[in-house]
Parts: sequence; C-alpha cells; structure tokens
Amino acid sequence: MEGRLKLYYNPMSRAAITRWVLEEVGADYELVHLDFEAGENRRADFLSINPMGKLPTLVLPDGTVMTESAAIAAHLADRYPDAGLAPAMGTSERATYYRWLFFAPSCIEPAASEVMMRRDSAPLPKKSVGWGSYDDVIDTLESQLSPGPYLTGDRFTAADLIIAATLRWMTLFGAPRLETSNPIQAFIERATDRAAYRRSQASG
Ligand SMILES: N[C@@H](CCC(=O)N[C@@H](CS)C(=O)NCC(=O)O)C(=O)O
Repeated sequence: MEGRLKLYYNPMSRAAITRWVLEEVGADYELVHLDFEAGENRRADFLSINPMGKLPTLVLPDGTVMTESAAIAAHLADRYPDAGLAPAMGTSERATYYRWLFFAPSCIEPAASEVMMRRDSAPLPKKSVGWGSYDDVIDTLESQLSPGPYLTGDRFTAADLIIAATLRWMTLFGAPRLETSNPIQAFIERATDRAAYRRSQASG
C-alpha cells in the first residue's frame, strides 16, 4: 500500500490491538496519541473524524476512516496478504476465520460487559441475547482452543489476534474463569509470544 496510515491511539485502549495488527503486517503508520484524561477524544476535531469519540480510529492513506478493531484487523489482513493473517477467500478455513473474527465483538465483548459491569444483576435471558451467556462463551472458546494451537487450527490469523488481545484485557480486568483456564492462558501466551506483539508494546 502506498502512503502512511494514521492510527489515533492510546496505549490503554483497543488501539493497542490495532497497533499489533499494523506491526504484524509491516505497515507504514504513524501514531496520533489522544489523552483520555484531557478529553482529547471528545474534542470537535476528533469527533469530526469519528463521531463515536472512540479508539482505535484508523485513517487509510486515501482518507478513508476505519473504526471497530475487528473490522480494521480484517481489512489489514486482506490489504497485506503477504503477512498471512487471513485464509484464502472462499475456503472453509476462511469460513472458520470469519466465525471467530465476528465472535469477538458479537459474543465475547457483550458477555464480558454483562458479567463485569452488571455483577449484581440477574443474567440477561440466555435465549434472547446473542451471546447466550458468559459461561457458554467461555466454554465454547475453551473447546475450540483444545487442542489448538489456534482457533482455525495450526495457523495464526487476525481472528486469533483479536480474540487473544480481548481475552488478555479481560484477564487483566478480572473477568471470571479466565485466570484459571489453561487453554485460554496458553492461547494468550502463544499469541503474544510474537515479535510483532512485542514491537507493538514499545512506547511510541
Ligand atoms: N467497538 C469498538 C470499541 C472502541 C472502544 O470502546 N474504545 C474505547 C477504549 S478501549 C474508547 O475509545 N473509550 C474512550 C471513550 O469512549 O471516551 C472497537 O472494537 O474498536
């Protein structure tokens, strides 16, 4: 890809996940730090780029604005095919990859919000909410990761990156069951034991 990508960034946000993807694919990018405490993500100039005021926000070289960390990962995996983060279009491996890429924002994230932010509330009705229940989500991930090593099998993809990063954050924030889950912790360790992950952690 010609030209530089611009990532609006704060290391304590999901923009750190996008930075990891950018490192995986070897993109030429710049970081624009936004200070949450100072409210920089709620200022008019940034809201004119992303009205949600959220990070990550990625601006492509032609000015296209992307938000949503899983969508950004999917795009970058396609745009930089040599990085090998996405199975070939139309294959069964690609189908499995989509399944897990979408599972992160549609099941893992809301399930985590439900158990971590509504601790004293009764669970939402399993048959009505798209993620069923937190326990079902974690059971499903543990099953898919046993034996692993990755969600689609032997190969690390953008879906692994998104889910490993999400599970890592959830573990840090004390989400139930994760710290003692061998398949999940082994998966996080495997995924983060990558040079691109380490580069993405550098101050920048
Ligand atoms: N659905 C978005 C979520 C983005 C999001 O919630 N970002 C948080 C940080 S992790 C944020 O920017 N919070 C600042 C705010 O809303 O003021 C994604 O997956 O990228």
